[in-house]
Parts: sequence; C-alpha cells; structure tokens
Amino acid sequence: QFSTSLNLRVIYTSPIPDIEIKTQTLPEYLLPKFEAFGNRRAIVDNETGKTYTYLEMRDAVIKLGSALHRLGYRKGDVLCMCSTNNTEYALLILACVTSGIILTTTNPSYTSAELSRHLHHSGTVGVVVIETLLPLVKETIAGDRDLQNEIKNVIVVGQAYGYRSFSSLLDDDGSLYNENLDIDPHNDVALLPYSSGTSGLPKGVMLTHMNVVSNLQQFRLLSKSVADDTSLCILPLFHCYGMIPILMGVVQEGGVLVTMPRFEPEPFLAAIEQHRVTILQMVPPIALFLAKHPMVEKYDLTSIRTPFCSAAPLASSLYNEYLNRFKSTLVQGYGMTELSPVATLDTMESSHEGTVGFLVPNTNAKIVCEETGAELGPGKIGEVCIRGPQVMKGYHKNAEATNETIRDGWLHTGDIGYVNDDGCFVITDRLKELIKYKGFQVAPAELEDLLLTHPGIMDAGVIGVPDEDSGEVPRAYVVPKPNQPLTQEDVVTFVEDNVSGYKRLRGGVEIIDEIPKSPSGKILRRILRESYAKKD
Ligand code: 4UU
Repeated sequence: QFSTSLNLRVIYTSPIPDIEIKTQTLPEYLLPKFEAFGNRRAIVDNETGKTYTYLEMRDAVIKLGSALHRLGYRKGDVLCMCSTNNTEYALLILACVTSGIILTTTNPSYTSAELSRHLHHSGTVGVVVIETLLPLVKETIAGDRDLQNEIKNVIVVGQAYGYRSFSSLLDDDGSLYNENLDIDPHNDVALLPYSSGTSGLPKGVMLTHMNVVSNLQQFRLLSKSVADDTSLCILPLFHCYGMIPILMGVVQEGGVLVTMPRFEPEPFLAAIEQHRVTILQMVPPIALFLAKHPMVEKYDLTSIRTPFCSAAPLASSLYNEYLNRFKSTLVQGYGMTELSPVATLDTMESSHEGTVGFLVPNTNAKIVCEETGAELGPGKIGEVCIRGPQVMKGYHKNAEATNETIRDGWLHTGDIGYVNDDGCFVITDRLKELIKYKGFQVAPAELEDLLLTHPGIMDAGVIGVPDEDSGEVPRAYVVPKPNQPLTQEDVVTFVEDNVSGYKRLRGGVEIIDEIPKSPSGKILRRILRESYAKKD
C-alpha cells in the first residue's frame, strides 16, 4: 500500500479503509459500552478472586470519580499510581480517564530518587499506592518540602493506619461524578505515562482523550479481540501497553481481564489454564519462556487463540520455536507510548516471521533516509515516521523535545525499518538511544547522569547490548578521574545501589580513556556499539 507522486512523496497507508472517528471524550466512548455489557464479567483479580461485572465496574468508576472530586481533585489535576497490577489499578485508570483527572504511573520497582523525580516532574497532587509501597512513598514525600506542599492525599490500596483507603472511596454515593466532565477531547490530557522517547530523560507523554479514543478504534479493526475473550494482564498496567491495548482494548469489547501482579512461571501458567485465557499479550521474554521452558508442557494452554507479542524486537528463531511448540503464529504489534501506542499490527492470518504487520487505519507512515530526509519506497531502510490521530499532544512541559519529535505532524519514532512487498512493516534497528530490557524502557541518559555523580568518574556513556533472555541489557563505558582507583565492580555496585533493578548494568562495564563524541558533544553510541560487536 503506497503511492508515489511526482514530487517523490512516498506515503504508506493502511490496507483497511479509514474509519470515521467521532469526536468524543473517553467517558462518552467507554461508559455506554460498560452499560451495554451489563452483568458480564469484566475484571478478575487472580490473587484474591475479586470480580467486577461491567455494571459493577461502571458503578465503581463513577463512585471513584465522585470521591476524587469530593477530596478536591479537579479536571486536569495529576494523580499518580504506584502499584503492581490488581483490580484497583484497573478501576483507577478507568475512573481517571472517565472523570477528567490525569493519571500518571510509575514503575513499582522505582527507588525513592526515581519516584521523587517522577512526582516533581509530573506535577502530581495525589498518590494512590499499594500497602507494600507505602513506606517508599512516605519516605519520598517526608524528605521533601515541595512534595509535602503539593501532594494533597496519599490513598492506600489495602490498610494503613492514618491513611485513607482506596476501598473507602468506593463507598461514595457517586453524586459528584459529573462535576469534572467539561472535557475538550482534542486538548485535555487523559493519561500521562512516561517515556524517554528518542533521547534524554523520561518525559511525560500527554495522551489526550481523542488520542486514546482514536487508537482504541484503530486497533480493534485489526486486532479482532472479541467479546468472549479472556486476557491475562501480566504486563504492567503502568505502561502504555497495559493501560490501553490490554485493559481498555479488552473492556471495549466486553471481554474478561484477569489481573496478575508479577510474572512467576508456575502461577502464570496455572492462571492461563484456570481462566482459559484466549488472548495473551506478551513481550518477547514471556514468549521465550512459553516457547522453551519444559515446565510449560505440564499445563493445558490450548485455550490461547491470540498469542500477541510487542514492545521489543522478536527474534525469528523465537517466532519459529513458538510456532513449533504451539502450532500457532505469534501476532505482533509495533508502536510506542507517544503513539497511544499502536501504529502497526499483524492479524492471525497475516502474521509473518520478522514483520510487525500493517498500519492501523487512519494512519500514514513514511520511511525517511537518515542522511537526506528523502522518502523511501518499499524495501528501502530508513527512519519510520507516523502521522495519525494517535500521535501524542506532546511531552509534558517540554516543547523542545516535542518539536524535535513531531515535525510537520509526523512523529519521528527513532526506529529503523522498511516496508516489504506485502505492505508489512519490518523494524530492523533503533536509531534512538533507548534501551529495552524485557520491554521496559531504560534511558541511557539517566544512567549516564547518575554515573557522572560518582566521585571517581569523569565521563560516561551507556549503550544497550544484545541479550538472549531479556532482549537488551545496559552496558557502561566510563572514564575514571586521573589517579582515582576505579574498578568495574565499583561501577556496577554504584548503579545497583541507586536505580531500580531493571536498569542495572547487566551488560557490564568497560573502563576506557575517552568517550567518543561528535563535535557538538553528543556521545557517539554507534562507535561504542561497534567496538562491543568486535569483541565477540
Ligand atoms: C521491535 O513498547 C511500547 C509499545 C508497545 C506496544 C504495545 C502494543 C505497541 C503496539 C501494541 O499493540 O512503547 P514504548 O514507548 O515503551 O517503546 C517504544 C519502542 C519503539 O520505538 C521500538 O523501539 O519499543 C520498540 N518496539 C518494538 N521494536 C515496540 N514494539 C516493537 C516491535 N518490534 N514489535
């Protein structure tokens, strides 16, 4: 699917005709569906067995919206959720997006310093936290005057003396629900997940109501998720993948979402068997586990109809191993937080080794040459750029990064790829500095900033290096200060002590004399990557 005109524009479109996307807010889009699905099961907590039907879920989100208004939260206020997956998380996401409150989310493995930056940067005025993470939140706020002034409440999922409980919000009568609903679908932000984009530190991604309403309708045409689907929500709800395609994608069809707090092999397999899961959204390390681990044979996983994999490159060998074991192709999707998040999708029928499928409808793509900016035809490799109603409004309080990323309406993904003869997209490499560890984002700039605070380090550069189990792992290159004893272990330990577990320097450390840089001072990561590749 492409067209070439005289001025050499090569713009790709979806094989599916564009659809009409009505201008709507998320409450206008979602709530009537919940009402129509009535007494069907909507969300189930795998740990506690707690279940909500669609009507109960609708009532719960209205009560939560009303309770938040009663507590003083107004349209546009930012609430932050710090939790692993549970039904409360799903309810809070739906409550915020259907009541004008902006939800931002953190990785539950954050350290206090990481959480502190997130709370400051996002302008959070209220926190919802699970009991086990309350000490972290308390410690983070207690040491910080500004956070103490800004944050109105800390609401606890579970029980904690002296704190308002999430369950008490569900006792609200719902009468104030309508108070925050004067929402502008094109401008008002619904969700504020964090992503480092093509460079630098994590940034708040402003997804408007129409970004999300559009993407939900765009991907449903290809994804073929259906009303009798049951999905196991094992991927984190704090990430765009969990919030939008998994949670909202399943509930917009009337399916069942089973929440699970973390990946543990036996409970994961048991949950698939017990709940007869039909649609399983994965990242490559989970697909790898299913394709390879002997334990998998002990469980009945025949209920899985749609094994879906996204968020990081899927190796051809893994695609084939999965096919051999399950006699079923893995269906892939490609996108990014900044794209709400879906840009391309496979279908069961179209899934091919190595491709990420077709553009979703109402979406254009171009592949541009990194050097000349020329638009490239099928088979030619360049940077993938995307245009459509799912392109974010911008980065929160960062016009510079927004203008660098969105140019003339085109979102520059920082991914390298091409379009094959069938019109399917193939992602071959990453131009941007982002590292993906098990599908989680690790921003090299963040680790470099940290390394520079070490008293023995003069300069530092971080890259991702390939790893079979997790996709990529961070590796640091450091220049010691003169006459300072610095060992590789010092550096690994220093990072380990200061960041969440998933950002650790699993790819090792190399002590070098100089970090290669461009004349403008940018780290030439390509040279570090090449030097690493030569080592093998
Ligand atoms: C190679 O990971 C995501 C979004 C995931 C997603 C989930 C369900 C996409 C479509 C879908 O249906 O977002 P971020 O912001 O965390 O990371 C985005 C980056 C991309 O720019 C790319 O480098 O993650 C990488 N990526 C992929 N790489 C995402 N999907 C793929 C993929 N193959 N299929």
